[in-house]
Amino acid sequence: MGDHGSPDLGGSVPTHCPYCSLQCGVRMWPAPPRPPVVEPTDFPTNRGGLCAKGWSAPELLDHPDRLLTPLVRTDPVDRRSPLRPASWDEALDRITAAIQASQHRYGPASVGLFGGGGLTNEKAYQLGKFARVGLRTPHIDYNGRFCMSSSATAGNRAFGIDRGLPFPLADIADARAVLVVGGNPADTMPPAMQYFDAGRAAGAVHIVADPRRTATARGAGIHLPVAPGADLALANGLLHIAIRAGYVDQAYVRERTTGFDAVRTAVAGYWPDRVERITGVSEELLQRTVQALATAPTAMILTARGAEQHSSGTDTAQAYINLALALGLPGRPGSGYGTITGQGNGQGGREHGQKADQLPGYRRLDDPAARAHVAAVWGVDPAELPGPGVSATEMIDRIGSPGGVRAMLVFASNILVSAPDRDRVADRLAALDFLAVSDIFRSETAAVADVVLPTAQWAEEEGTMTNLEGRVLRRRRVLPPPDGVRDDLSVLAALADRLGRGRYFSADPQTVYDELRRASAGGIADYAGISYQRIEAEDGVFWPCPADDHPGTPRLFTERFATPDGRARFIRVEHRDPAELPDRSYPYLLTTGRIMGQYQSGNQTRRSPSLSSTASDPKAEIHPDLARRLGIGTADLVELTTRRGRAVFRAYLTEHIRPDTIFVPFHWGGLASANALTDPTLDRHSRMPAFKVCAVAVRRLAGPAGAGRSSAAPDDPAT
Ligand SMILES: Nc1nc2c(c(=O)[nH]1)N[C@H]1C(S)=C(S)[C@@H](COP(=O)(O)OP(=O)(O)OC[C@H]3O[C@@H](n4cnc5c(=O)[nH]c(N)nc54)[C@H](O)[C@@H]3O)O[C@H]1N2
Ligand SMILES: Nc1nc2c(c(=O)[nH]1)N[C@H]1C(S)=C(S)[C@@H](COP(=O)(O)OP(=O)(O)OC[C@H]3O[C@@H](n4cnc5c(=O)[nH]c(N)nc54)[C@H](O)[C@@H]3O)O[C@H]1N2
Ligand code: SF4
Ligand SMILES: [Mo]
Repeated sequence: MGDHGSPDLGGSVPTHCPYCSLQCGVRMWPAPPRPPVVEPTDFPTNRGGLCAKGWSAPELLDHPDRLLTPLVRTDPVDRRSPLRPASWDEALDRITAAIQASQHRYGPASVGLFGGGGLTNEKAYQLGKFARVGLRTPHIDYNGRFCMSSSATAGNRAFGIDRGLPFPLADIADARAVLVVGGNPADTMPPAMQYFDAGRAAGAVHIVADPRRTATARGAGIHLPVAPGADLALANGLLHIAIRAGYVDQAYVRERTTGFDAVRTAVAGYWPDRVERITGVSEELLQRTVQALATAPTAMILTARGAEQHSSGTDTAQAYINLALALGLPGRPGSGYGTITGQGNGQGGREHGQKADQLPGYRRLDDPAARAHVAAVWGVDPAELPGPGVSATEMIDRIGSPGGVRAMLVFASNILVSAPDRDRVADRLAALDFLAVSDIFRSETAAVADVVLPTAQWAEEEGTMTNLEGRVLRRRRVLPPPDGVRDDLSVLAALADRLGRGRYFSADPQTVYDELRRASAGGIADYAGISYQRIEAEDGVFWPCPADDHPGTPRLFTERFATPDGRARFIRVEHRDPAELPDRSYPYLLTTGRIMGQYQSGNQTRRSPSLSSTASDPKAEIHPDLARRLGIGTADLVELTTRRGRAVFRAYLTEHIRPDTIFVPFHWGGLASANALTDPTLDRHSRMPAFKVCAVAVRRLAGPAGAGRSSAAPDDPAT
């Protein structure tokens, strides 16, 4: 229908919530009412729903903390000197001088870019191009490496394509059995629950695997209380049972896949009693899960960060794809495997070149044909394009070492809060010769930068986002940015200009987008046929969409997979223990994740008055049995210690967690930083850090009245 299903917008502009990958449709008014407000629209992902974060997003548009001018150090060579307001010319000149000095002395690769999955397609694309054409550096990566990289790698290996959900979100309502592994959409994407609820109302069985009995698990029929890091063993165990019970879809396996025999051999050793020992999930629950998935007329398996953010995250996602393939699910109506993408543009942000090894259209930087195509669109010699760089964690870890980055520009990520092993990150950022950060607010990372650039927010810019379904949609400008604030596209164009590369860079979103369409044409993520006009008229268009008259592709794999032979690939994977297991010094398992009322590093949502009334206190979830053994009472302050660092949280006693596991949210910096604790061990395929499991010690620090808030103020530099 277009325009988010509303024929009469009453002077309002349809756009989307800035936060998660659901990209709920909203409308806003360009003129007063002041302060700005949003109303949900009838967009296909939210159909009139909105979560607390979406409702509160306009509060940040005219927030008093908003950065309104660039900031620079009073003493340019002393990062401990205070930040002071500066003109755009001065700030951009400082960045340019730092880039030139570093590249002159250490070569082009000494400058690195760090991007984000919240950036529009236009900005993500331009950042990738700025690295390769503006700076000629291989060093670019982004926070999606912390988010979607494991499932993306698994999807590419099995299906030849990485589109989070290969079907529309609404198909979830048609599945008569759904297994969610390590996802808590009831808290992380509340409006999506309407599709789960509709499925259950129609008789579907839902199963949730999570060390916590989350809101999502409580709503489901079956909860599998899996040990952190044991999801691969769980999947192989389920497949073992399915094979022995004769549930394998033999015709599907024969006609649509390759490699099943090796997987069958591998899972033969995953006897239910062994799997019960590794996972903590009883044999009875394993049997019920297999039966539900295998006997339902339609079934889906969905993974999210709980399964994927591990040093074996790629293989774990692979194991669930193997299970889905054996049951013949991918490509069938109301069925399939999907990964639930996280950030607002987590999908588009991983397609157009801000990843170390990637060119637009999901092309590979090491593929000569891809280089030739993109170089021609960019008007440069393919030989000029640098090769692949290193992943986000490695780029940070190697700062200052030979071949590593010495000057870094960060757009749309707060790595001092969200990257693993915070103290190491702080140490490496301090070792940089130069750091620039573009943000809306002074984040923990911005607070340690040499130059800070204020940027426009969602409702102040034009562009496109690609949601969790692969649906490309329009972000619309409703208001102008405050005086003195620019957007990232104009910053990149201005920097390119100063570096003598200005002719390659436009600051106009539609010009950049039309170039992205040409650069993506013929690639896996083909946007060639998706114009701004079509997106608005059709409430979004699903990629791939190679031509103006192509309808777009809401459902993938109905006829063939995106592999050369059209078949999906089974890949043999084996359980490995997490890099860190509990021992005498660190006797428990720590896992981390999200709460409903905060978003990511919290740099935005911690500032929202309405959200902070409900979600301002960082809490560690602890089982009452464990708490009793450790003498911890409700609301006591507890100190968590791992091999990397310590952090302080308020104890929240709950029976909804395994007694051997502690959960903390990662939305805070300072004292309550989850990432002061986390393990930076990387997945060997995806380079994803092990955010979801490490060994931890816990002790009581003080009683409930013992201290005020345990979190630091939003812009306290973490030390
Ligand atoms: N409120 C809110 N919503 C968000 C976000 C936010 O920050 N706040 N962020 C957005 C983004 S970027 C993302 S990526 C998504 C993430 O969305 P989710 O994946 O739903 O969120 P998480 O809380 O990271 O992890 C989900 C669950 O994994 C469980 N878990 C932990 N370890 C394990 C394990 O080893 N195995 C299993 N099976 N489960 C485990 C946790 O207990 C948690 O309930 O949310 C998006 N939506
Ligand atoms: N322990 C632990 N750590 C985790 C995770 C976990 O589950 N556990 N999850 C990981 C995951 S899945 C993710 S996605 C990452 C997210 O971690 P971050 O990348 O740190 O996430 P955000 O807080 O969204 O950071 C985005 C920043 O960009 C700013 N911003 C917003 N829009 C724009 C824009 O258009 N331009 C610019 N220049 N800035 C903008 C925001 O104010 C904010 O400061 O965290 C990861 N870290
Ligand atoms: S579910 Fe996601 S997109 Fe929808 S309102 Fe909440 S944060 Fe925004
Ligand atoms: Mo994410």
